[in-house]
Amino acid sequence: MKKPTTLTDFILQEGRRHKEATGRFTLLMNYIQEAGKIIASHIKKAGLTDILGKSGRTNISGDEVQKLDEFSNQLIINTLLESGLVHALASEELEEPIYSKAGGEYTVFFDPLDGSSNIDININVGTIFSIYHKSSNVLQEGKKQVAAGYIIYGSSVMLVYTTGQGVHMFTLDPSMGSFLLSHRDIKIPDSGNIYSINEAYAKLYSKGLNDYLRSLKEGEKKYKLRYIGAMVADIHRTLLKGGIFIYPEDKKHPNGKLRLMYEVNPMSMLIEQAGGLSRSRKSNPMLIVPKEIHQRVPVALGSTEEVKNYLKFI
Ligand code: AHM
Ligand code: MG
Repeated sequence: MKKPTTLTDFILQEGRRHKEATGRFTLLMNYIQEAGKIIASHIKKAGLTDILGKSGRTNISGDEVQKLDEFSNQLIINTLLESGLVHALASEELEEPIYSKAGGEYTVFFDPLDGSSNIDININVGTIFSIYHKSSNVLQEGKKQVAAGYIIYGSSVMLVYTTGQGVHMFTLDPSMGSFLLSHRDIKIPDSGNIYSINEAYAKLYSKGLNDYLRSLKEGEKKYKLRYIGAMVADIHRTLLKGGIFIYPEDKKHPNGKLRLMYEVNPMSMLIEQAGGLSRSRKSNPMLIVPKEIHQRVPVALGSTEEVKNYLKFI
């Protein structure tokens, strides 16, 4: 019987191929996966929070009942600071970055619980992370990411990441408590028949975008619309099944909704590493020089042919 490959085994194997590897990245990823496991176990109990915490703001163990996004945010901050491996961290939930006194060498951007409005209805949510080497300015272009990934809390819990050597997926085995390699070097199909966009905002979209959406509905190829409203879940499906995910600008939101540093850059790196394409307006979002940590940008990403076809209309 062959021993299954855990996430840690896999990162160590990857690291051995680089002479300069110090093992610190492996350690950092270990801290991230541990935080993910704790968040996963809390999410599983999400429906019980009210039951356990009914008497007030404390649950049956006497702990304060916290909203899951606050909980996840605080847990990841504490975990990363405790690791001693980060120089700075920035969260979608924090106004300003936090600088660590420990002198670590990485900067981590994260969205602790993306799509958190879905928790109440038991739909997938996720944690997104984007890792850079430290630099004098916390804001760096997405092309400088050392690694990017997400953890999806779904029917199973999966951790998906890239260090620029392909995209690999790990599934949490709850009995072992380990993430095991389940999909190595995944490639997104070149084309797909699923489009994913909040079409309810069509009145606010440009003519080009509405023409594009009409072309999908009226063309010969049969498209399906899937929109979960949690980017991690929509991107996870897009990676595996192909298609396109779009969060565009509109008349009220000239830069769309999604954040360059926490959502767009890490997902773009994953999609590109899986052989797909990501565009913000006409260019690669990972080339944008960020101006502020919470900057928003429009984005379209997914199967190369689908994104190229979209670009013809906008
Ligand atoms: P959040 O980070 O506050 O959860 O918001 C981001 C989420 C994404 O996961 C998702 O793609 C998008 O918001 C959905 O927005 P909308 O409801 O406008 O379609
Ligand atoms: Mg988010």
